[in-house]
Amino acid sequence: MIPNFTQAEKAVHYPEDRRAYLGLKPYMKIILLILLVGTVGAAWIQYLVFGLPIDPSKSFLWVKSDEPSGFPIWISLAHWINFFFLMLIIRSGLSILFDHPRLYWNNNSKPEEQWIRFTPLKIPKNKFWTAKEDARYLSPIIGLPGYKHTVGIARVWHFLTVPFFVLNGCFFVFLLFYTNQWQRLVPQSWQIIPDAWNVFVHYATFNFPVEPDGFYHYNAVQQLAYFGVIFILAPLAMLTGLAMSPAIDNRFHWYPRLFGNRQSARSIHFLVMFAFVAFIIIHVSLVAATGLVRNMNHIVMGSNDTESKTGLFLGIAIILFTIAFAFLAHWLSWNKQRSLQKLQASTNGKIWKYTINRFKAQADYKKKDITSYFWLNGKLPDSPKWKEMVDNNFADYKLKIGGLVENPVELSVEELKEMGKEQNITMHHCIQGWSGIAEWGGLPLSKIIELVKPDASVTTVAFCSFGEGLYGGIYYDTHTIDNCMKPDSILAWEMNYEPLSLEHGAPLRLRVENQLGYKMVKWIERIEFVTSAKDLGKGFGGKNEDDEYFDLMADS
Ligand SMILES: Nc1nc2c(c(=O)[nH]1)N[C@H]1C(S)=C(S)[C@@H](COP(=O)(O)O)O[C@H]1N2
Ligand SMILES: [Mo]
Repeated sequence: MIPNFTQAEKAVHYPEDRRAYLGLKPYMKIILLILLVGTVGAAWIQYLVFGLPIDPSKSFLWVKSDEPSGFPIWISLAHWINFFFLMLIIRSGLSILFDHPRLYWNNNSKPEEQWIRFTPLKIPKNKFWTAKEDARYLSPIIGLPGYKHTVGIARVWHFLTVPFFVLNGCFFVFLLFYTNQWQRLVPQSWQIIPDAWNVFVHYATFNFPVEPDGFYHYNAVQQLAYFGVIFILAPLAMLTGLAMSPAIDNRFHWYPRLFGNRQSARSIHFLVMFAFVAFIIIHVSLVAATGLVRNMNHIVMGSNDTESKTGLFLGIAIILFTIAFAFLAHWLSWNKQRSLQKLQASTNGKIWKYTINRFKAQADYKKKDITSYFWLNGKLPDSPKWKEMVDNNFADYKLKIGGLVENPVELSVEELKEMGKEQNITMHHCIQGWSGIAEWGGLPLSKIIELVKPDASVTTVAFCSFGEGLYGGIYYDTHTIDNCMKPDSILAWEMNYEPLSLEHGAPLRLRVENQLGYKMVKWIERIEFVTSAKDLGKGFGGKNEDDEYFDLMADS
């Protein structure tokens, strides 16, 4: 499965240390243990002390005339379309997760405070350890695209498939209520709770309950499980997904708080995925164990045939097709990255451009919200020029501002400071998944734009660093001039009321609060006003866009 990696690519994507690891905080282990003992243990106690409860399914082995029977074709279609896209969403989601293999309940994203980690590594003390280095290897059999440092392409798959999942879900739910099919899913009496418990006692103690014919009826546990997946897990996955967007969070601060905070939304997003996987495993096992041939005829053919193998074979064919597509997706992920990236820009990129990208970020955090930990990213500049300036405290530093402007200038940090200062406490969202809250002080970019007077043809502002990207070459990124004009867009020389440290980007770094972290260039050397990002680097709008296929700005 390894594509033709060069030696350099292999070092990044297929590192020597590929150990898998699962680390759970002790309190989470205790919670899991309580859940397990509280349910399965209680079922066993009831069984051993009071005997097996009556199986409520026995009461509806006949069919009432007004109930839905059988499965119309739209149910089969929605079921299998959902299966196909859910596989891609889960696998690409895992790849995104492994780019920052730690989950938290608070905004700190502090390594010691994670509740679960998928890396055996502890953060080395007294060393420049970046979030990028912290990413883990994931087998491409599990993740899409798998390997390491591939969040760009993983996001392409995730966001390209999500709209299909959402649309399919909307059609399905609409048709459920348009017909009478909702009745087999939505509980209509609280009796479902004790009934489900009684059925669960049967399962947990391996006394399999009678099997109502699923063509007409589900048992109580089955109904609750399907109801939960459709009406609770799926919406929760969508809502917590949105809560990770910097444009949404920094505009509507109440939104991530619905789930606690941005990091707990990310944790819930993971737990929902975990619940989906657990559901799929149990669901498939029970489909196989309770009359595979008939069950497959239900859900593939919509017929109640117990003999014909058509449903089974067609179902297997759909599963094989999904697996074959996984191979194709793997091949595309390592051979057609650029096309995938552009496809994503021309579809979702357009949607973002006209919706969330228009939001103006609002600084709303208080001093007490500032997080004690703030991950690092990027390679410290290696250039002798920068190192020399470090030695004399950037006294000779001049920020060069040019390109298509009436008034190109070179300004020292002192001169910038005289032009004004704005202070904001904001949340930083790294594309990898971590976040942190900090105070930033610096000059609003609008003041610079006012001073240099860009030409009317300028759409884009490029920020070039003294530092290099992961694969060498100058690190840079671009922003639309609209985003630079937004109130919280500043050139910062101050972080948490202290002069900006070398690690965090001295002498100057960018803050554009509706954007992801990789667009906030550190160690800024110069600013250039251009008509299009196409003239810079490889032409995709930034170092990470060029080399790691991160999200592109949509062309208009
Ligand atoms: N010059 C330069 N700037 C950069 C990067 C980089 O690699 N080089 N990484 C970006 C990324 S991915 C993030 S998340 C933020 C991290 O900022 P911090 O190190 O201050 O947390 O810097 C951004 N700016
Ligand atoms: Mo990042």
